[in-house]
Amino acid sequence: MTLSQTSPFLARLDVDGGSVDPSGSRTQRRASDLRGYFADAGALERAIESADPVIYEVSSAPVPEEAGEVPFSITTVLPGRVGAEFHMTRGHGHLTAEGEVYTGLSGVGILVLYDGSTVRTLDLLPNRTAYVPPGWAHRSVNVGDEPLRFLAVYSGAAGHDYERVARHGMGARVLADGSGHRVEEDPPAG
Ligand code: M6P
Ligand code: ZN
Repeated sequence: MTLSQTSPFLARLDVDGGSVDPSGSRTQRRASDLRGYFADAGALERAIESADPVIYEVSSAPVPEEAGEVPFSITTVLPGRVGAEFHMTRGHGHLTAEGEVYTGLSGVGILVLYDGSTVRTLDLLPNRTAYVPPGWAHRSVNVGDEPLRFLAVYSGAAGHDYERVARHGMGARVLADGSGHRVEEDPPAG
């Protein structure tokens, strides 16, 4: 058995600050990083021109993305919309057949899961853990008025397959509907 180069450690989850301490990396994704992801490209360009807001950020524990390791991170999706579509992560599948768990920390969200033909949605809520089975692409959407924060725990071997979502989408989009939201089908083109 290969011993990890990582020492055992205890991490503090700063839910209000959206960070893991100690932290390995903190990544921000602004509107300008998300061209091509939202249905309303014109609304996205207007957002970029006005303030180029942060849509989401990820604070990761100092765990390497390597086989055997178990990286974890807090993701914060800021509240807001691009056109009718709620702020969301890019979404990705895994490069290997590995699952992931998401545990809600604060705010209200929807986790969209897509296996290439079927869409499933799960509520992302505090004290709820959503299970992402191997083979399902996943995207988190903030449908509330406050930051959506959740803890993600995944396999270090999983990798991130963004190509798949760029090509085929997530099968559905989460749109504002009155004071709530609705999930609209978004079948892959062609
Ligand atoms: C969660 C995990 C990460 C992922 C992040 C943002 O923290 O699933 O692996 O990177 O969300 O999602 P994305 O990479 O799809 O933008
Ligand atoms: Zn993942």
